[in-house]
Parts: sequence; C-alpha cells; structure tokens
Amino acid sequence: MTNLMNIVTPQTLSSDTVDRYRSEGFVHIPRVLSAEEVAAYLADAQEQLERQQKLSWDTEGDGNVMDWVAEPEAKSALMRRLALHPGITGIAEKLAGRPLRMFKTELLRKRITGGTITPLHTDDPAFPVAGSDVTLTAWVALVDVPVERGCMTFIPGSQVWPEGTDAPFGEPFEARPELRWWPRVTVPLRAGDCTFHHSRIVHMAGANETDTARISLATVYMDAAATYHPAPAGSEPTYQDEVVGIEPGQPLDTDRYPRVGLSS
Ligand SMILES: O=C(O)CCC(=O)C(=O)O
Repeated sequence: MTNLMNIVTPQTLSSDTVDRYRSEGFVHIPRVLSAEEVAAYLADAQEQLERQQKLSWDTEGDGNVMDWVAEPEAKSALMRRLALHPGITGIAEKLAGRPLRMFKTELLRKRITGGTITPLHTDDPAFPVAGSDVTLTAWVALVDVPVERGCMTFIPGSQVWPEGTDAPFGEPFEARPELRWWPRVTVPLRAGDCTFHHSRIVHMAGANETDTARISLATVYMDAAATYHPAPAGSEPTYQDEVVGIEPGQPLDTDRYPRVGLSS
C-alpha cells in the first residue's frame, strides 16, 4: 500500500525546488505517482507500445536511439490521464509560474541492450511556439531508470542563452563551445519519479545497457497564451506539421492543446 503522504504534489512542492528549477533549468521530483498508478500506467504503456504504430530514431552507425508512440493521449484514455495528470501538471505550472497548455506528448521506449545514446540537444527549435520561454517537458519514468538504462543528463544553467543567440538544432556545442566545460548532472529515476526540464536546456540521455526496456512518457507544456510561430520555409522540420487550423500569430488554444494543471 502506498503511503500517499510521500507523494509530491503541487501543494507540497517547496519554493526552494521552484527556485532551483528556475536557476538550473531542470529538477528531479521523486514520487509524483503512487506505486498503484505506476503499475496501471506501465501496463497500458506496454500495451500501446505493442499495438500502436511507432516512430523510430535510428542512427547510421550506432543503432536505435529510441522508438515512440506519437500522440498516445489520442489513443489511450490512461495515457491522456497521465499527460494531463493534475499532480504533474500542477507542479509544471508552479515551476513555469503561469498557466499552461499541453503542447504534445510522446510515449518513449529505449530498447534493451543494443541501442545508443540520445545525443546532446535542446528542444526549443522543434517547437513552433512564440513565447516559449516557459515551455517545459515532464519526463515521467514508468520503470526504474538507473544510469545503465539511459537516464537523462543535463547541463545546469545552460537554458539561459546569451542575448542574440538562439538554441540551435543539433549540436549545441558548436553554438556555445564553452558549455563543454560546464558541469553535467546525470539523474537516475525510480519508477513514478519525474524530471521537468526547460525547452532550452542542453541535455542528453545514455544508452540502455540493461535487459529491461526503458519506458517513459514525455509531455511538453507551453504557456497557455502561447501563439503559433512556424519556422521559415526550408528550415529543419519541427512539430509544426501537426498544427492544424491555426494561423501564424494565433493562440494555440484548440482542443488539441488543452489547458492543464490547477488553474485550468
Ligand atoms: O528520452 C530521452 O532519451 C530524451 C528525451 C528528451 O530529450 C526530451 O524529452 O526532451
């Protein structure tokens, strides 16, 4: 039986944790889900990964980075419930300091032994969202993710880009070589733990060297007032292909981008 007193909620989140998120650009929140919730979400996640069409990120030489089910919230009531989980989204709103909407969610799987790392990157360039300075991802572990199973590594503070510099697609060190020498923090998670990270922080994940698949749900939340800002023609592909019926400059306020959290 889970001791619900141990679950971290928006109400019990400390102001120190919020401050740390804002200065470092990421935070690890243990126990956002009870053991019963983890068991139910994991069983459904495994079923979705089995049944649904998956996308795969494969590298040329090193093998598979991961597979994922896109928009699992549209395919499974439980995945929708997890993406909109009031505890997780309430914490996200407190960290962001404002009302949020869900931008997208993905059900991720790093295959057992044989895959490769998730390379260093920032998320921001892939999001066609103006006012993305509060966009953040909640990455919820549905199995234990020790270092050996490919947990994430962050460069604390790297979410603050020098004036006039945009977080780039691809290799962040080309744009900011000094970041090579900044400390990195690797964050193993227990099943039911979550990390939140800012869309401009430089981060990566290790390879899965274990015989258990790494399964997690990564959901991106944006400012409730964010507007659609497509990338110029000819630039790298972004999630803008999925934006339907919204003109550039208009708010992303359709049912596809529901309000979340305590203030919704
Ligand atoms: O799950 C991973 O390996 C990487 C996830 C990630 O980079 C993200 O959610 O922004």
